[in-house]
Amino acid sequence: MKILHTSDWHIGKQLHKYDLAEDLNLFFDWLISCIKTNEIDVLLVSGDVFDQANPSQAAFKQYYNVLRQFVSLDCKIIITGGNHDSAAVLNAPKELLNAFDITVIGGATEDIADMFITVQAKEEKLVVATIPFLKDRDIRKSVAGETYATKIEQIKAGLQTYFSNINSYYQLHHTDVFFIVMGHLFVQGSTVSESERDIQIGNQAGVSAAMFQGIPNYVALGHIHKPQAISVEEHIYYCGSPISLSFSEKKDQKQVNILTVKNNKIENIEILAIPKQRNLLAFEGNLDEVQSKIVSYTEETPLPSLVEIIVNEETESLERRQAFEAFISNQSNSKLQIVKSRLNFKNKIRGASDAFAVGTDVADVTPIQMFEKKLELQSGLENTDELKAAFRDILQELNL
Ligand SMILES: [Mn+2]
Repeated sequence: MKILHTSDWHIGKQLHKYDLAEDLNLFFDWLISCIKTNEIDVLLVSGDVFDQANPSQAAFKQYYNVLRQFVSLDCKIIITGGNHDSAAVLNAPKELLNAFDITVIGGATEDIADMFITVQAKEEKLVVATIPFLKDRDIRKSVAGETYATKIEQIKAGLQTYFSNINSYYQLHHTDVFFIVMGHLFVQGSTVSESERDIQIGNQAGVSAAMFQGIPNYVALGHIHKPQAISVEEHIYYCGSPISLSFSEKKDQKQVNILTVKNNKIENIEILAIPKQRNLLAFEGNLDEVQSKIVSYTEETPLPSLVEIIVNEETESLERRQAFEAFISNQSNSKLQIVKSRLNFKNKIRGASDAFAVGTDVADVTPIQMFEKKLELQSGLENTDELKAAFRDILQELNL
């Protein structure tokens, strides 16, 4: 039996307002031919199907299009919800999709038995614990007035109990059957990138891989976009997102994992590279340097490269600012697209506070600078340091 593990599609994702739908379309075409050529029996999608809890109509269309193509394949499809997904949105067409052998588990069910799915193919049997992203209320009781540290500890303990119950249920009802656990959470030891939305109050609530107690034969994780093995011995893997979702992922080689099960054992885990559809690049320097990098860029990829530019100039002037803006709007190299740009000056115009020099684009002002300016203008405040610290905490919690 062959099982393909993927996650974090983030259908509907935009990278700095640039729509990544084409990237996903190319990935879906590749995935479907991969399922056919490798004769995949089971497809696991470990959460973050959509980028938003309320996906756009275009995102729904793309989702249903790929599901429609799955229907003609002889492959069992299992999809779980991630922290970006709304359980209710994923579950809405659940019964309809069931009729096409597509199982969707949008959110944790009251009875854990409902998350155990058995699959039979090529004389092998498999049981999958389809655990979606677990919400606070799935794993712990909140206590009024509790401290931040207590909350983190309770979440960790809650996750441990939850997964230990999953293992116990397996041992009681399915023992000796090949066992896969799907999960959408932060397991400690993994390397993160910019595009994972923090779950469960930041990553401090990450749990250790020991939580799985070595019982599942394979753990199919989602949430972290950088593909990685958390434990090769215990077969605990993040397959990662199929496309780069942020500039911090520009060097990732994206992949899917293909598991071959024979005689109730893992025969092989193949890490299959996904063809790269475009490059993500960052160009930094003064305006002339960045300009010449952009003009001379010739690399040919199926989709244009997406570029982040950081221009550093010596002295602030309106002329430099206008030259920068003109360069961005007249950029005509069809091999690339500028999706993020920044202009920094070493010497700013004096007068107003530095961050608020004449002509400053609001996009160049950080939220904390903006907050400090507001405090400055507000007379009679005494505890400004405390307010600043509290504001920083909020920013951190919102991952800004
Ligand atoms: Mn994700």
